[in-house]
Amino acid sequence: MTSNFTNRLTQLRQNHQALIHKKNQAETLGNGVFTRYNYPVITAAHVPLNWRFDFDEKSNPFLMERILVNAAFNAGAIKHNDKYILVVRVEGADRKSFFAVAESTNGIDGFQFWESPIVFNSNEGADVNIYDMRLTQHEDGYIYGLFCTEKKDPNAPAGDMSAAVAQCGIVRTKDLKNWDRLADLKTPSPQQRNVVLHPEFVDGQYAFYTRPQDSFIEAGKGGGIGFGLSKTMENAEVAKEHVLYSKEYHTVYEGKMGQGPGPIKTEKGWLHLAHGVRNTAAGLRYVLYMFMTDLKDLMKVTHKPGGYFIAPEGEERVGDVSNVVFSNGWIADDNGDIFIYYASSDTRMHVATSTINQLVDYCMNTPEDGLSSANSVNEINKLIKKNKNFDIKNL
Ligand code: M1P
Repeated sequence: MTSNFTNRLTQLRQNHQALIHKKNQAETLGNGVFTRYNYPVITAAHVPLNWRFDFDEKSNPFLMERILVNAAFNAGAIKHNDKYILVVRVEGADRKSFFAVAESTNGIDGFQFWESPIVFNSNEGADVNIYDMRLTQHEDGYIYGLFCTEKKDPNAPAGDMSAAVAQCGIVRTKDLKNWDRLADLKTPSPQQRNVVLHPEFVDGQYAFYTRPQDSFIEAGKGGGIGFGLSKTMENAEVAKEHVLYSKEYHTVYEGKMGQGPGPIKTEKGWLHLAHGVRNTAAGLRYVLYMFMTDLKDLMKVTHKPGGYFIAPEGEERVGDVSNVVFSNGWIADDNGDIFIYYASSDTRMHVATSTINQLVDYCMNTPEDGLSSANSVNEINKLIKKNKNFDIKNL
């Protein structure tokens, strides 16, 4: 090997090692609901060097990056064998996404990719692009991965090279290494993204959160969070989608919304994380919001804290699709700690930590969106009045 080649390879290795072993730091004060961290947990630069560079000097004398990775984002999450696991949407420079597992021992830093990307034992084969896997450890014993499978709209007018159809693909595994592809989910909706499997049987059936939508980007009459049941996962079919959370004028989800990861069961109800979308002069803005549903009646929304839970901040605001935060993975530890994995601007992955107690408190005690400025002011005035009982200057 020439010294140039060796030096460059050594430098690349050192930089990569330094990046994946960089310690993360929690922000100091935060908002009391969750804690942000200073560094992203996964970026395109975390992707292993041997997926990107040909190390053979004969075939790659300039040690070029032969296969470029554009982004690493929108990861599903699960705790498995005591490891915090992310199934990351890795996107190449060619816009094609694929899934790859990364693991960490503490959930906040040190994420490292497994040896190679996930390959499904596939029966379906028509995907052009796949992305945004939600992982559910179901009580039937399998870990299911529900993801978006996208292809060109067969009814697109001649010359239209962007019209697409999105539907829900399904895989299952027990070890996160061998993944069996099942038939795609059938629903009445012409477009289907953000589909999530509920972890428990409901009336002996599999329960799905869906997102009925009229066209690929525009929600049209759809765009709420739907719910439906299927007798089987092998040929899953939700015959009727009941909308449990709808779009509403002048809210953070007036354009559309989508269930995030699967809900977390608490004594007070199911905790849900979702994304809400609205249009602005600068394009679509995606934020995260939360809600709770009844323990027995999964269609009943019991708590709707108003506004967003996490919005893009600082450098999170900039990326391939700017002004976006999106989450399809969180992990609840047995001690009540919660790790919320969210992506910023379709580019990189972050973590925020909280606890079940904090998130339940947030959901149950944050005022609902009053749907008018007067009602928002009314809530503030109620708080000001209550706080007259506390002299915080003389604590
Ligand atoms: O670009 C923002 C997000 O857009 C889509 O989300 P939704 O289905 O709600 O419109 C998805 O493509 C998602 O991957 C992406 O992060």
